[in-house]
Amino acid sequence: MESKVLKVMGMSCDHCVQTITQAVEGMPGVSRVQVNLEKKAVTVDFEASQTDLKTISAKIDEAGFEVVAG
Ligand SMILES: [Cu+2]
Repeated sequence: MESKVLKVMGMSCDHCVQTITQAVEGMPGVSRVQVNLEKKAVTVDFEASQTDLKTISAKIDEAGFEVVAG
């Protein structure tokens, strides 16, 4: 199990948090998503054999946000 923190721009309210949480939580291999709006941080726990940070970042971008570091 890997746990990584992504820096995500564009989150401004609880709705954004909800959108990202739902988008990433539904991905295969992802077991937990925690969004910290204040720190603009998205912590993702995932199984490295099933997905990777690049795929997860792409999903967040697709949802309308920008991953600036991970
Ligand atoms: Cu919002």
